[in-house]
Amino acid sequence: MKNFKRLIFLTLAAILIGGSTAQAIPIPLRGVVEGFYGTPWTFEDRADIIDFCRKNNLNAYVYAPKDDPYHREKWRNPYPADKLAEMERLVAVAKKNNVRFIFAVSPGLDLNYKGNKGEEDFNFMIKKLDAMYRIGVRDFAIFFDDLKDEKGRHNEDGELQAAFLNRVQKNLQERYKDVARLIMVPTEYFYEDMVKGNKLKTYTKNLAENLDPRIVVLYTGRGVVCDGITDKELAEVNKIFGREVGIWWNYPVNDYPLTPDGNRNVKLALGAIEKLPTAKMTAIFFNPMEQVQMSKISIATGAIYANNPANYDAEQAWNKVLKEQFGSLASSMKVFADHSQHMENSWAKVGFPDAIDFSTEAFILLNDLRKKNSPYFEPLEREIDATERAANTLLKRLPKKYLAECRPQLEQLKRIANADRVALESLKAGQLDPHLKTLREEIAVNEKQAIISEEAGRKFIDDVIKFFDEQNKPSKKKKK
Ligand code: LOG
Repeated sequence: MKNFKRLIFLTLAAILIGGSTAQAIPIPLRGVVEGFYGTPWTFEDRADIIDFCRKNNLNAYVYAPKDDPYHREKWRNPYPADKLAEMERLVAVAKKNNVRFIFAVSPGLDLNYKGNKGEEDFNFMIKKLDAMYRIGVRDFAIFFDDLKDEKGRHNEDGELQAAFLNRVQKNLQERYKDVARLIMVPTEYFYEDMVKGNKLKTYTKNLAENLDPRIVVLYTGRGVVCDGITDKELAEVNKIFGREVGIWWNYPVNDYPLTPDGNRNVKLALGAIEKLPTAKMTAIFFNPMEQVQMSKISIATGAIYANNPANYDAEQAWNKVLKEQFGSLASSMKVFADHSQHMENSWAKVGFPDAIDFSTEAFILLNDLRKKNSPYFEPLEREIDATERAANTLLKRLPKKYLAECRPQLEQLKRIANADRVALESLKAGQLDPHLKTLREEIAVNEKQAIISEEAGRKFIDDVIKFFDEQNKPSKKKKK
């Protein structure tokens, strides 16, 4: 009882003294996981992002590029001398910046767990990690994601995987006193894949029961790319694994298809990190885009989140970061980024809706016209003006290193804004400008390279064409 009173007193005192701003509790391990499919970053990109991590108070970089053959496909092979030398320089950069360099291997495509082959593979793994230890790496990770066939089946055995990982961790810790806890990603790495009905699947159950509790488990949320993680969902997965798990967050990564043709990297995720837990967790890593500079907007918001999850305000963080990164171009960049935040396909969904003011005004206008209310064209016109102006300004004034990553999207936004204007003028005139369909075709052709504002600026074009189609249809008289 006495303790209870004391607790109440201390809590009240804390509230009175501290106001509403609770003390920041950073997530202990926070940073970037270079974990995407596609062309891996260069040495310069990595050194740049590691420096960026330090500046933003992120303390970890995970080396896990899916298409580095030495990371996954040919994981047994040692790095050739030149690659190893480059890695050594990178590890030194990380050290200088106080950023932990976490070296990951993804051996699951063909790893043997049993018999002689199992012994051999265990030794291959140790050799691989030892080589990294010798160049200064002290943090290691082993990933088992994406091992499913086309039918969604996998052959992994949770107990064998756990035994393998436990043995690697034990081996390293016995020989080296300065190696951190091992980090892993399971084969069933998102919640909906861990359970069937309300029962744990066999693989996850066996992994969770046998994995050394000191090994850090990362997971991606309900799905691979999903619309946030709640505290409750995190608690559920903590319970499954009997530890505080960490998050591998798939935003701003854009390596998955977003067009019917299956093109990747065509949309830029330029929004803020949002909807992540406020509860305590061990680690969070943001998986970026191939486009390294463009990834920095959302990663910097992620850094603000990771340094104080309980007080994070996504919109505020986004505005701050845009100012910091783009200075006098921030307001133009904000318009561009606003049109390019939401990532969605049949299995992925994440990020704020694109250009919500634009799409709201477009909706209201078309709705008024349909209902024969007196229409207000100005609000949408202002949106179109701002979009066009922003695209033009950025195409003219953005430094080269940014334009190299976003020119197709800016040009596409410019095309869309231009077509939006023609669409708006058509509405004003009460008649479809036939040129609009040509403009739409041009936009469609370019969608192989650049997707932006699908549900806002891009959609308005379709909606206006549809509007006039409806108007021109001979009205069918309903017979009763
Ligand atoms: C991969 C990752 C990829 C991401 C988005 C994890 C743990 N693994 O579906 O390499 O960048 O999704 O496509 C993944 O997320 N698998």
